[in-house]
This record gives sequence, structure tokens and C-alpha cells, in this order.
Amino acid sequence: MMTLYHCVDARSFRPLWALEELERPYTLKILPFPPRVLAREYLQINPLGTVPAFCDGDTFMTESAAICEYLAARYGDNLLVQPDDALYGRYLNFLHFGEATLTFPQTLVLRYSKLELPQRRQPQVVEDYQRWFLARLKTISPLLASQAYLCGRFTVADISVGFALLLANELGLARHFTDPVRAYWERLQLRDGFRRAKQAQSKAAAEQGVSALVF
Ligand SMILES: N[C@@H](CCC(=O)N[C@@H](CS)C(=O)NCC(=O)O)C(=O)O
Repeated sequence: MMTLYHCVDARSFRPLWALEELERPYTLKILPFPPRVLAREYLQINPLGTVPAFCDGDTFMTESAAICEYLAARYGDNLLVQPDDALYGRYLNFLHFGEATLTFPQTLVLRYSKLELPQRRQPQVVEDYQRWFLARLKTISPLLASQAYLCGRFTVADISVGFALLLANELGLARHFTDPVRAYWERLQLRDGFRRAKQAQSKAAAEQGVSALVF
């Protein structure tokens, strides 16, 4: 059985969403955020203290986009683009863009607007990296004006970028989305896989007695 270590609405939502899209069985372990501080025993599983951590037999992974790529490749080829497809490069690019380019500036916004103690907050960092994040959405906006998903049909690249939109929404940035990005974000939330992932994390958090409030 695959096991996913997860904090509600954290990056580990990416593999959770992929598991639900694939309709594969898994065990979901919910941790309080940040686990590094609030669940010290988790460091024995993942010394980084970060989520996700993912186990599938002897396979152990800690990168959310890589886990999505692994799940799509190993458990169902309808969520990926094959190497001989003309859109393979675009697929890989957006799969990594979601984490490396979009989520990085968001974590600075989150940290310096909400997670740090008031005396360590940095309004200038928050403002600068909000602008950075919104500017980085410019590449997807024209594409989404003419098609439903980044590679035409839904793939794990949409999960990678879609999580960044979920986090942007939590950070109050969704009001700045362009119309095509807003419509895309709404389309993603209507997917059965997205809804099931949201329900699964709420149910597991309640059953395991972990607060569902991240921020
Ligand atoms: N690049 C990694 C980043 C993992 C990561 O930083 N996760 C955050 C949650 S969104 C975390 O666990 N933060 C807690 C900490 O840094 O202690 C990924 O995409 O999975």
C-alpha cells in the first residue's frame, strides 16, 4: 500500500490529488504544520521535516512534482504526456514550473506575511514576491485562453500548477488572476479528483485529530 504524509493544503496536496485522479488505494497520514516543530517523530521518516513524504514499497520520495510524475508513469498513462509526443517538453516544463517557479515566491509571501512572529514579518518581501508570483502567471494565461488545460487535456502538470493556484487563493491573491487563469482555477476545482482529495484530507484530519487549519 502506498503511504502519503501530508499537511492539509500543503504541497503534499499535489500527490494526494494525483492519487485521487488515478483512483489508487493509499494510506494518508496527516501531520500538523509545520511537522518539523509539531511532530518531531516525523523526522525519523523524513529528516527534512517537510511534506510530502511518500512510500511505495522500497521507493521513498519527498518532491511533490516528482511524486506526481512517478504516479502518472507507474500507475496510469492518461495523466502524462509520452516522450514521443510533441507536447512532452511543454508537459515537463509546466510540471516543474508549478513548483520551481510558482511555489517558490509564494512560500516567501506565506512565511513573511503569516508564519513568522510579528517582529520578523517583512511587508516589503511580501509585496515584492506577490508581484513576482503574479508576473510568472503571464506564460500560462494566453495558453489557457484557448484551451482547457496546459497540454490540451488534463495531466499532472495541471496538478503541479493547480496547487500553486490553490496556495495563491489561500494567500488572497486569486483576485489578481486574469480571466483565463481564474476560469482554469474554477475548472480544476470542479474535477472529481480535486474534490475527492479535499474530502480525503478533511476526513483523515478529523479521524487523526489533526487541525485542518494550516494558515
Ligand atoms: N520542493 C518540495 C518542497 C517541500 C516543502 O517545502 N514543503 C513544505 C510544505 S508546503 C513544508 O513541509 N514546510 C515545512 C518546513 O519547511 O518545515 C516539494 O515540492 O515537495
